[in-house]
Order: sequence, then C-alpha cells, then structure tokens
Amino acid sequence: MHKIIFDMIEKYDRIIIHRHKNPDGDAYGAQLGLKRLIELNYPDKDVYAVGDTNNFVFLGDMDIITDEVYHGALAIIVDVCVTSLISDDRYTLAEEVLVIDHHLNQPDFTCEAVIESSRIACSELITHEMMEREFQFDHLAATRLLTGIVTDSGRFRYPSTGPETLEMAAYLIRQGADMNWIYKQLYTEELNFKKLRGYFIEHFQLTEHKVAYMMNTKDLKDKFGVSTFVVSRAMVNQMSNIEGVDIWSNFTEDDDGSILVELRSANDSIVHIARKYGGGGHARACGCTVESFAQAHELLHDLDTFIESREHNG
Ligand SMILES: [Mn+2]
Repeated sequence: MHKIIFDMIEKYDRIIIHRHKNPDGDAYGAQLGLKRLIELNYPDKDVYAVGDTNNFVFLGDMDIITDEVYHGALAIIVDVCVTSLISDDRYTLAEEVLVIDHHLNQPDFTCEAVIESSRIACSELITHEMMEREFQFDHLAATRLLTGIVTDSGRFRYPSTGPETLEMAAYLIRQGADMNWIYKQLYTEELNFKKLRGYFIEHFQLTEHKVAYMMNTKDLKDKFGVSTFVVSRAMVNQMSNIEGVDIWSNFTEDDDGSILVELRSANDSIVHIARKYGGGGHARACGCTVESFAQAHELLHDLDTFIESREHNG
C-alpha cells in the first residue's frame, strides 16, 4: 500500500481530481471512482472532478469550478503524468499535486507520484490501494472503477490481463459493480457511428501486398455527423483482424487540408515509417500528419514495400 496517497488525502479538506484529455474509460473511471470513494470515506471533504468530456460521460458529470477552489487544495491527477496531456491545467494552482498513474512515463512537473506500470489500468491500481486500506465501496464507485479495468484491458482480452486484474474485477463486482450495465453502455452507439463503421467495412481497399487502407476526404465527417478525430482514430480498427492483412492504415483529410495518418500493425514494428514522415507513437500503433493525399500515397507505398521486403525475408 502507498501510504502517501492516504496521507495526502487526509491532509486536505478540498480535493480536485484531474485526468488526461480525450478521456478513455480508464481516465473517467479512475477519476470518478476515486471521487466517489473519497466522498464515501471522508464525508466532510469536498471533492471535484474536472476536464473535457466525451462519450464516456455516462459515468458521471464533470464539475464546473472557479480558480479559487484550488487555493489551499490538493489536486490528484490520475491516468497521466505528462503536462501536455493533462486536461485543465489549473492543477498548478493547487497547494500540492499527487499523481496516480500506470504509464511508463515519469512526471515532468513537481508532484508526489505513485506509478505502477505493471497495472493494466489506473482503476485497477486505485481499486487495489483502496481495498487494502479497507475503504468502503458502493455500487457507483465499483461500477466506475470496473469500467476502467474493462476498457483498459480490452474487455479482458489483452495478453497482459492477469490474475490480479481479474481479482480486482471480482472484488468490484462483490462491491456492487454492474458489469451488464457497463457492457451495455460500451456497446450501444449512436446510429451515425454504426453507419460510419459500415461505410468503412464496405469501402476500405487493399494494396498489392495487402495493406488495408482508407483515404477519407473532409466531407466524410459531415456526411456522418462526427469529428475528424472519430473518422481518423476511432475508425482505423474497422480494418483490423482480417486474415492475411497484417498492416492497416487510415488517411483522413483535416479542415486545413493536411492528412491525419493512423497506422496499425498486427506483428512487426512500423513506427519507423511514421517517424520518416515526422510522426511517432508505439511500435504497432503509430501515426503522423502529411501534407497531401499525394504524400499519403507515398507513405502507403512505403508500407506496401515493407510488407513485400518482409515476405522476401521469409
Ligand atoms: Mn489507463
């Protein structure tokens, strides 16, 4: 158990919880789960959650607070520890900052930090800490935290899903977490999203060596009533898990005419190709931005050549 978490929580009457921008289920779940746990176990403390919102708002609303709330308060930042990625930079106004995270990064600012990169989800880390401290849970806290574990483990499918993850999930279900409700939220989507998925499945193409790709002009987002981010990031994996297709890619025109590029690979690292065009990311999930569809086709040709060379090398 990390005693520092509880020492800091106990020291402050007012606590504001932050997390990363473009929140996923774990960012939301860890943030709102922790908020609920502090409210339950320290009823006299005022706890707030702040940041941008998106589809995961089904887990609960964000609080609108003034800058004054930060004076003499504790800011807790979950699921992120890099300045540029934190939603709402007013945590700098707080008296002290505590980071609770499960990423490999180290904080690039002054704070206390509890980081366990072996945890599949920040929500799993928080669940473990609060369970060991024998905190009282309720169905709301448990459901929020379980959402984080479910989503960051890829619905318990990622290879790093181990016994500890399942034990924490089981603990949360015993505390009243509603797994059926979570899955219903995750798998119910708006009609335009479903139609856009269908459009992708219907229209993606293959290069000579079976690189799957889509070239999306900027009118596509208006046609389906979604953002460029949705067309680009949320749709790339419509081309995943196809037999014989090891690399898939999504090229989406932004409002300024530049092309957002999402690259995915089932086996080999392809980040060198993203880097060649000024981008980066993970080995098998990376991206960049290029100037034009002409350049996008050059990049696509590089992917095709990469597959071809790999085939030749056996
Ligand atoms: Mn996470």
